[in-house]
Amino acid sequence: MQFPLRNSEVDYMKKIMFILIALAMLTAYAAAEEFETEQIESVEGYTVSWIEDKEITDNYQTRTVYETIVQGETDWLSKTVNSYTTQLHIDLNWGDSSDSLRLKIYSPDGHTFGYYYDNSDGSNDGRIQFNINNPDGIARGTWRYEVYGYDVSGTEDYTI
Ligand SMILES: [Ca+2]
Ligand SMILES: [Ca+2]
Ligand SMILES: [Ca+2]
Repeated sequence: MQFPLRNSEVDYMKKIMFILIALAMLTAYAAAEEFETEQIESVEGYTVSWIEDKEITDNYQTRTVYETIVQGETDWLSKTVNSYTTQLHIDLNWGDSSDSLRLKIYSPDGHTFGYYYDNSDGSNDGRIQFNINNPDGIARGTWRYEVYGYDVSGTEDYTI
């Protein structure tokens, strides 16, 4: 290719540039889509599955902590996972759908899940119940639960 370029060569390069830019935009869009999906459905091997049926909770043996919360208060609770397991069951239950609590989970290996609200599980029932699953085993160590009084009148009591 010699300079100055002929018009046909300039047109050709413009077309190539246009295609490259279009490809770059498409790739960025695809990457953004994937990232967004992963934030909701899974994080590096972890998936969240919602539990809507209240009866199923009887099948889980989890340590239950009783706490109270007021508007704007944050409670930090934790659960220690010592042995290999592929599932962590989480059940925040305040039993009063007129009050609204918010939940976020921090894994020992640096992942976060949430924020979750009452209706995140598809049911506005004063309870947020789900499992965090990882077929390779969930991280061992201290899982931290951040419970926030999002819209609470008076004092709300709950278990988790
Ligand atoms: Ca409290
Ligand atoms: Ca309550
Ligand atoms: Ca709920």
